[in-house]
Amino acid sequence: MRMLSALIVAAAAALLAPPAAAAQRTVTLDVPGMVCQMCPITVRIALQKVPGVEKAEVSLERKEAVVTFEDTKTGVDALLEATRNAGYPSSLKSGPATQ
Ligand SMILES: [Cu+2]
Repeated sequence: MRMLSALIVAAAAALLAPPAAAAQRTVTLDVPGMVCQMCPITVRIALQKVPGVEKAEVSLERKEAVVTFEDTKTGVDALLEATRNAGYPSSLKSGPATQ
C-alpha cells in the first residue's frame, strides 16, 4: 500500500507541474553604446514595444538590459533587432534562463 500512495503522490505532482509551453524567459543583453541618461530610456521603450515583452530594465551603469518575455510570442533575435533599430546594437550576455 505504501508503494501505491507514493505513485499517487508522484502522479499528483506531475499534474500540478506547469505546462512546458508558454514559458517566461529572462535574458540579459549587452548594450555597449549607451552613454547618457537618455540612452537607457530609448532602449527600454524600444524593447517594451516588442510584442511579448513583459518587462525591460535597462542600466546605463552596467550597460545592459534585463528583459523578461513570453517565449511563445517573441525571441532573443527580435530583442536584439529592436535595440539595433533604436540605434543601440546589443548582444546576448546571459540566458536564456527559464523562470
Ligand atoms: Cu544617450
